[in-house]
Amino acid sequence: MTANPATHITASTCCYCGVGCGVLIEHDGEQILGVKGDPQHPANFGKLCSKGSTLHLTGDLSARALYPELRLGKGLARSRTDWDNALDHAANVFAETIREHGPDSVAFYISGQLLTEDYYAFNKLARAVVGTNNIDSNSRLCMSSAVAGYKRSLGADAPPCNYEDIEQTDCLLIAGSNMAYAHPVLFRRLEEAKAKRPEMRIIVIDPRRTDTCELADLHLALQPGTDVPLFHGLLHILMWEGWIDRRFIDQHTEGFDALKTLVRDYTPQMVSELCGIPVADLQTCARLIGSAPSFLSLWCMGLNQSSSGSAKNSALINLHLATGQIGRAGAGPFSLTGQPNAMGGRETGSLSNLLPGHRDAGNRQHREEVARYWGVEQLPDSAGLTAVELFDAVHAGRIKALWIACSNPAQSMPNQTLIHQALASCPFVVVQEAFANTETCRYADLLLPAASWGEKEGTVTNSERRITHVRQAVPAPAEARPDWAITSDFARRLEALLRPGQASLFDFDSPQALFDEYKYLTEHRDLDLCGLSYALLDAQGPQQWPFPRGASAGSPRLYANAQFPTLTGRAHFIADAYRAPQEKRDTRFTLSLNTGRLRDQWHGMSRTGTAPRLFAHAEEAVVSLHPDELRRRRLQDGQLVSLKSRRGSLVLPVHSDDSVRSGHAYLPMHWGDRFLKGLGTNVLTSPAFDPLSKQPELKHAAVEVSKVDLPWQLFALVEGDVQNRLGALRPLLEGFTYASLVPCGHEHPALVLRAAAAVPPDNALLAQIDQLLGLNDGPVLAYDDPRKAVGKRVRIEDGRITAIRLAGETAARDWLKSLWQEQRADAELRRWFLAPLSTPPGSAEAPGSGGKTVCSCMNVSRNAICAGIGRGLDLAGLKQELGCGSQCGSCVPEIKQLLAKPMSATVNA
Ligand SMILES: Nc1nc2c(c(=O)[nH]1)N[C@H]1C(S)=C(S)[C@@H](COP(=O)(O)OP(=O)(O)OC[C@H]3O[C@@H](n4cnc5c(=O)[nH]c(N)nc54)[C@H](O)[C@@H]3O)O[C@H]1N2
Ligand SMILES: Nc1nc2c(c(=O)[nH]1)N[C@H]1C(S)=C(S)[C@@H](COP(=O)(O)OP(=O)(O)OC[C@H]3O[C@@H](n4cnc5c(=O)[nH]c(N)nc54)[C@H](O)[C@@H]3O)O[C@H]1N2
Ligand code: SF4
Ligand SMILES: [Mo]
Repeated sequence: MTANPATHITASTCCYCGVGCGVLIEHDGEQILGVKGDPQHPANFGKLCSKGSTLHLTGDLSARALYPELRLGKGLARSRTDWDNALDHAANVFAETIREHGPDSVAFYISGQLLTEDYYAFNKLARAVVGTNNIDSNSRLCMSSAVAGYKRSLGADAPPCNYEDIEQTDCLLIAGSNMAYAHPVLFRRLEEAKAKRPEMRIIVIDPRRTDTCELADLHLALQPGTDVPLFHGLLHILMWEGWIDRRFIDQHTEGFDALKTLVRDYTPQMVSELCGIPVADLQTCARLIGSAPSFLSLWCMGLNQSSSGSAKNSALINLHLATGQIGRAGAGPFSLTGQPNAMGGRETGSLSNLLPGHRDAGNRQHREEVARYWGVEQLPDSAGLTAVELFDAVHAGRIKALWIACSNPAQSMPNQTLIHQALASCPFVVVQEAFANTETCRYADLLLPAASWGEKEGTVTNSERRITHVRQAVPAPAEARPDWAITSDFARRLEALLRPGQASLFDFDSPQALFDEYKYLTEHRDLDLCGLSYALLDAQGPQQWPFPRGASAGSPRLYANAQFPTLTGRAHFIADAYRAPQEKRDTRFTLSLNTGRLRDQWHGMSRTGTAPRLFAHAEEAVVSLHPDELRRRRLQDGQLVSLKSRRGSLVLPVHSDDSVRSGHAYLPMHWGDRFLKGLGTNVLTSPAFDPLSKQPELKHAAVEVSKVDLPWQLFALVEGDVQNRLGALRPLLEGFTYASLVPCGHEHPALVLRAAAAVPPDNALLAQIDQLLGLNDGPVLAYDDPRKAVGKRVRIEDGRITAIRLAGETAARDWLKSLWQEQRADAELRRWFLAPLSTPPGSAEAPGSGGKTVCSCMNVSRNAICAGIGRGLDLAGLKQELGCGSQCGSCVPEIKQLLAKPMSATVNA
């Protein structure tokens, strides 16, 4: 980015993942113009991934929530209102509901993408003003098993390691984490560390062969949900071989005998059969762990999102305790956090069972401490609802007013049919959102526009306990306001109604005022933040907690003295037996559905979905199956299928993919009902949850795939005004059985519509679509054969294609799309229009395969890379000649995989 005199640079953070990269935002005081990695930030030292480096290209104003909007009755449209009216109305409805039905008839559902100050404001509002523990967050779907695991095993919810430990370890175990996609900059750091010290050993435990496996010395492709027996089996071998640390166990832990008795049964043979892993690989894995001078494990949703999520967490921590691999450089159990401020949410106590400062809502003393600090008589003692239970209660009519902030549950919660019903039936739904077009916004009776990335101030804590000051670069658009301000403003209005005449608990005029109040709730606790302030963070840069008063620096590592924050000071071994994933596969549902991340998309895609180039790596929703499963069902790669679970179904293309094991299916989590007809990925997933952490089992549902016969097909592409067109076209897709509507394009943003049906739709629907595509007048080539229900349109302006619509016969789609991409509209195109049923020039490609873009920074396709490999280029040559992998590096693992593949497999793509 080129800085000119009128531009300013503001140091802030990336708003996506928990790596917590520092960014330098380039702006003119009004608009964000560019972004680059902050070379000073200790998380990324200047690096950014494909998502972080495109932040300035996101946030299209036509997708943003700009004004408060209020619906005055179900069935009516919302209309614009002002902030005073909006918040007074909300306060009146909440106060009335609370008076009539009690404080537990309302609930707050918030998010790990809020800043710490926002979180604190919500938490104080719910517990102190409303008097309910019904405040839960999307972290319930994300980190709650790690919270339960750490607390149970070590006594406090504190990841003890830091990023340098990952670089320094001798043996790294990565379990249920695809960090190449989900924590890319940390993966870049790991790549560099492994290149410097090739003797470092890396083990990946994941049912899929992910890009993360590119660095692995050993990949254990286990059966879904079998991590507990795997970890117990490893401990069995470690004990048998004498690779445990007896002294550490005796001096610093308790509960080993019970665990020893339990793992006796987890023999290598038994574990090998249960997990589907060769005995030899188990032995190798145990040897790598047992013989390593230092051993560190990283994990993420593959462990947490499970009906035995807390057992998985504790079983892994057991391995560290048994080998004494904790509290030293390069050692320890290190849970990766997903969202940018998942940690801040845990610290401020923003799950229904927690209270600020790593306290528990179920602990009377903790409640009294917080109540005293806030100056209220008491805090509520009834148990609060957790995410799945909370939406069940909304569905059952027990929650009558629901406040949702910074989350899109109508896309991200399991069992979407119930979620949509719940939101539709809830008497009053408030949605505090930065983007107006999410699935959840549709149900908002009150939509409150929130400031978003680059527009707000506060703090966040990343995966390594490091707190960064998030700085505002530009004003929020139109009437959007920062979350802390919305929440505090509402809280003051509610207090006035519920506790009239009393001093306000929300006398905050800045996020800093919230931080300064909050931090003393951590005093003398494991996360003590009392030595921190905005001024200190500005002067000394991001800091790790604990950072008590008087400290001169944060704490890079915990438990160096092997003293644990339990009653006895000893860590606990946890002996949980294996429990299989809850939903059984049977003859009707034979496959296990796994869901997770794409490299370039973020959750429901409200933000990444505004940068069309981020769709180049995965152009549409596809379900991946092993080639054997396709063969068994007589399915072709790219064919449309019905994907069904016991709760719902989707129609989408199937993709042949040997990185998925036979018996498994993989579908990215990102698809909701905006870009695909149906209620999205989570219409299929199961609400079954872990008994302790209450985290739902998003990584396993029993599903089946079957052929659908939809001979009539539609393909359309239109350039420009992507967000508005998306909103206008989406309702029309209900007229098809299958429909996908996805942005694309690098220089020229466009929208691609693919649809299919058993019989041709009526002409009125096509005419409506044509109108939205700008194909019903102007410079349009048209061909119609009504007898065959075939119709084709191409709009050509200034010698370039700007819109395409092929109905009934779509063989020319890839050819036309490539003409559009290359900005050509030559004589060949006109000739083809005269005889359009002849085979189009150029060859067709299966969706989701060969032609996709691998490098989204430099717009380099898989085909171009394979051709380069065919010419004998290596990674350095590819980088130099094609540019791929030379920018953010997110695509390097995939390029390496292409380099490693035999040529026959790569060239035919
Ligand atoms: N690109 C991108 N990055 C993100 C996000 C995003 O939306 N997009 N979201 C962020 C958030 S909030 C989170 S929580 C993290 C998630 O980060 P990750 O957890 O790394 O990502 P996932 O793809 O959800 O799941 C990780 C892996 O778990 C594997 N898995 C499934 N079942 C099992 C099992 O039974 N055992 C084991 N061992 N593994 C299993 C899956 O195959 C998958 O590869 O990513 C963060 N980073
Ligand atoms: N099948 C399946 N489902 C999953 C998962 C999975 O692996 N598989 N993973 C789960 C996990 S780990 C997670 S974390 C969840 C995430 O699920 P969600 O919580 O739904 O995540 P987002 O789509 O990121 O929602 C955040 C919303 O906040 C809005 N927003 C952005 N910035 C701001 C802001 O500053 N203020 C406000 N008020 N709003 C803002 C965004 O536009 C967006 O709509 O999904 C879960 N769902
Ligand atoms: S790794 Fe990528 S998404 Fe995560 S914080 Fe860094 S730049 Fe953002
Ligand atoms: Mo997450």
